Amino acid sequence: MEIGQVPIWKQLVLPEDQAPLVEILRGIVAVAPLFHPETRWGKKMSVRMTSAGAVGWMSDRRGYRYAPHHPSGVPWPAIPAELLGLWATVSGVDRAPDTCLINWYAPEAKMGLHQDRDEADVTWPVVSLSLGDDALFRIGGTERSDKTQSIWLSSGDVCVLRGASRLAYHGIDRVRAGSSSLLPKGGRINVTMRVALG
Ligand code: MD3
Ligand code: FE
Repeated sequence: MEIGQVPIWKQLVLPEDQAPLVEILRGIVAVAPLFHPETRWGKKMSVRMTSAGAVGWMSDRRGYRYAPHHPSGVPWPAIPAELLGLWATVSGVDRAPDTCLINWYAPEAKMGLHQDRDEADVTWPVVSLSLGDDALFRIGGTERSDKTQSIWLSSGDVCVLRGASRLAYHGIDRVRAGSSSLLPKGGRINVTMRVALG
């Protein structure tokens, strides 16, 4: 299945492997708690985030960047082997990711249309895994005004962003509350792995 130029593997991560993965992510969150990043304009994002890897994505009034520590000062936990294995399977590159961003969506959270360009070299792919409730994903072109296409991402779905789609505007319009029973309190998790450093 494909949207625009983006291949999407529906349910590549099987249902029986999803709950153990959520437990692994809970272990990361226990060390590096989820936080609401602040945009450059001082507004809190509705999605809560944390990271694993050598660096993690940070956003505050100083801007967006990759930093070696969680806002609390602790180093980010290592990227779990299970996720590195997923990257090795689908990324098509032989370099490991150096960051793994974990986005935690409450049922009412969304993510506005944006480009991902905080990485030093955007020719490396991004691998995304969705877990929990379905989410309406929107992706367009490299200009904000380009026409967009939408698709529901469900638990276990994996997509790889590379080439022209790597710099495409994209976002999450809404989460379909109650569409999955993976997370006891509902909501959605999106994990993205990237090469962020040069
Ligand atoms: C297209 N995450 O973390 S995942 C993000 O569901 C992000 O949480 C969304 O946008 C989420 O930056 C969308 C699919 C995705 C991930 C990274 C991309 C699409 C992308 C990078 C470039 C282009
Ligand atoms: Fe993004």
